Amino acid sequence: AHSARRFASVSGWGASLHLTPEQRDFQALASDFARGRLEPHAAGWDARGEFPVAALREAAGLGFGGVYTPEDLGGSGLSRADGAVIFEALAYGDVPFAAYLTIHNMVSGIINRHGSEAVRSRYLPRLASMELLAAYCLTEPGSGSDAAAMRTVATPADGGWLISGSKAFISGGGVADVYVVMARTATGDAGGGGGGAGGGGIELGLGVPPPPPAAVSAAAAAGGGESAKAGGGGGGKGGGGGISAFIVEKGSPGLSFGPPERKMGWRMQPTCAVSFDRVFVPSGQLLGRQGEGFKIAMAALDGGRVNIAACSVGGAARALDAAAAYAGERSQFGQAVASFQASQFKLADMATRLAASRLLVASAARALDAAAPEATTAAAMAKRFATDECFAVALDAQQLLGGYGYLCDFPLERIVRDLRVHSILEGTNEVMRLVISRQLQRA
Ligand code: FAD
Ligand code: 2MC
Repeated sequence: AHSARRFASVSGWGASLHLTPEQRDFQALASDFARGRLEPHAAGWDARGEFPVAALREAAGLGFGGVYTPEDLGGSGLSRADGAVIFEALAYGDVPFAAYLTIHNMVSGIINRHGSEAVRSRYLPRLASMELLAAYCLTEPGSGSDAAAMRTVATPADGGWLISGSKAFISGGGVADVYVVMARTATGDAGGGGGGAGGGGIELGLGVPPPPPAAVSAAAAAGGGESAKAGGGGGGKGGGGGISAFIVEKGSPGLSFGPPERKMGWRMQPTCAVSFDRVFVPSGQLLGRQGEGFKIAMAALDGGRVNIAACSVGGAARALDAAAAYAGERSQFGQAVASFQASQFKLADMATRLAASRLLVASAARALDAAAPEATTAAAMAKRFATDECFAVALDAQQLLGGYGYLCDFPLERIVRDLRVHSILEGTNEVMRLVISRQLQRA
């Protein structure tokens, strides 16, 4: 019954992912939720700038809050290939809803892979249920594409670290409870710790962390004044080698948020600057080992990029279905718009671009699952191709609706606005080309 309903739309045609029966079940679950619970509200959430936390928790109740989190920690224990199917299906109902879920799951994935046992059991079950919401903090006002040039600094303090600096464009900022933050750390041995040092976390909502010792404040406030090795060979001033990843909890003294950014799309989720003024972080909140933060951040983005691409496929699938249905119903010059060969060819190209995008996303997801050597390149290719092509599909769909495509009563203008940013965030598509071409030069 599920597959009959799914293929009632044209957007599923043209390429088979050869899904397993279990994947078909997740797909149907996500698809039913998207059509029943997201699509009817997406326009309202967009118009009001409303972040629907209750609906996110409902999605978590279906297993979508902890897609990669092991089952014994409250998650679904699924693969990247499974995740891509789920996020595409959810994005069909609401692109930014699904996209926020991918970021939340990316953060859980980092904590699962790099947190100590204590940290994993403290956060992952509550992230899987979305009692806690997550944010990923890499970008800064002065460093976007050149992420390794970040200036936010974490300075050793008694029992932990003091973080100072500011992050920009943080999805979920201000609302999220758990922030994974990349910051520069001294390359010396002071204050190391490592993710294995359990305990010491700040209990969310249960009081404040211990005050930071004054002795380290001058160094922290100086910002960037550390001896990071110029690792990575990139254009960054400090390099990736001197960067570490931390969990920072909302409510930590010194943590503050800028006003919500006003945006072209993704309006249903908040985006804001996040500032750190000597924010104390206990040593157990370090993820992985000191100095591994840039690699942790990059590896997580490999998965994030595939998922953002999957969200583009879902949004474009919705746009194609809307355009195909409309062209069949709308009559001009005494015939259906769909009977003009120009429309038919446009729809044929849209369906082909969509199918190619879906296949590239699935292929990259499988490469990640297999930890294949080409996984980073495959993720960059999928992100570059699918986000650009699916945006083009959405624009073509809007065109097929004529003036109605421009009206807010129809979903096309919103889908166009929401998909536009996928070519910019999680690494611009120029950066994706940089990643791909570097691999070609190495090969
Ligand atoms: P810049 O890096 O300044 O780039 C400007 C232009 O130069 C771009 O066209 C770029 O492609 C091009 N360019 C730069 N370097 C090169 C090069 N070497 N070769 C060719 N062209 C180049 N970040 C987070 O950390 N967490 C988030 O949750 C998050 N959410 C976001 C949500 C939204 C809605 C938006 C808009 C952004 C978000 N970002 C987030 C930030 C996003 O990742 C960055 O905006 C993006 O990486 C680009 O950085 P930038 O804006 O500083 O652009
Ligand atoms: N996985 C694991 N390690 C990786 C990696 C990956 N995918 N990519 C790079 N590394 C390692 C790399 O091996 C190197 O290690 P070593 O020093 O041991 O050799 C180190 O990281 C530095 O790598 P590079 O030399 O490639 O670093 P460079 O400074 O040249 O930057 C670049 C690489 C441009 C690809 C990176 O800065 C980048 O991805 N920029 C875009 C930033 C971005 O995607 N931001 C998204 C923010 S999140 C967002 O937008 C959301 C909506 C959530």
